[in-house]
Amino acid sequence: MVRDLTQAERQTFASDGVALVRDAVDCEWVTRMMAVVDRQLAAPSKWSNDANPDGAENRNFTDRYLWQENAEINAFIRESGCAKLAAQAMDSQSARFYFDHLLVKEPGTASPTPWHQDIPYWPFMGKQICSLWLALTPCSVENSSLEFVRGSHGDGKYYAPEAFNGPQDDNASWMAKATGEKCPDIEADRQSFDIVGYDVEAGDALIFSAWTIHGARGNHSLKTRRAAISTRWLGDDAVWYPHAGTDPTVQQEDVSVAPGEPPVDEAVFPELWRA
Ligand SMILES: O=C(O)CCC(=O)C(=O)O
Repeated sequence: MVRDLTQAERQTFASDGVALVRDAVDCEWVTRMMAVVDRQLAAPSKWSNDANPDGAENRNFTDRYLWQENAEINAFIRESGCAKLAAQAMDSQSARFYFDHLLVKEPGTASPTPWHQDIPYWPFMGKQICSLWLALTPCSVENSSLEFVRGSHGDGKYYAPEAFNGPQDDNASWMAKATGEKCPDIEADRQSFDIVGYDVEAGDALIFSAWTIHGARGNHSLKTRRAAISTRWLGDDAVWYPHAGTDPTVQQEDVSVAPGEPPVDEAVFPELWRA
């Protein structure tokens, strides 16, 4: 079963910069991606980021850019229907894949995900760029589901990236070269922003623009892991925009596309859906 976005979901994405999509993929994918999470926690890739390796708590773990070697993630991005959902949200005739991102907060992980936009972390420019964050476990806003500043995708701001595990985060040293203004301290002044958060079940997705400010609290549950896989999608107007301080997983030497051009490089950014 590969569902379509409803008209209401498309309109919410356009106005709010985020849409909750219940039962976004078949539950088989949740089981398969949870198995991938277990394997990556045990044997992280070179792109992982682990705040407390092997720790019983305060383990804020991410791993990314696994799709080329990991057959399960490769199948997920091609067969789950995520590409179509992303394209429909972006109102794009096509969806190219950028990268996959596992995001795990083990029980008793206090650290929040800092408020940020995604676009400044990436070597792309364009409005039709989004993420599909698929919940692999149920989670409430209290226990680290995502929150968004509604409508912030339309503000025309480009905030400097923030390391998820704070300034001591060695795996994010590439961000030091980034430029851009600092994201406002939304947590300190929540009442000044139109914040919307979503309690989700496993298999629900949050699709959001790369320009929408978002963050998450810690996972205060002492029993339940919070896990998600975020997939990153490029629509019709996305262009390659390499510059200092962006994610080093894909750099100019890895691609055939020139700066300012659409990322039509099938090997690195495969087109996985077309209307
Ligand atoms: O899962 C999280 O805590 C953060 C997710 C996120 O920022 C993203 O997918 O862009």
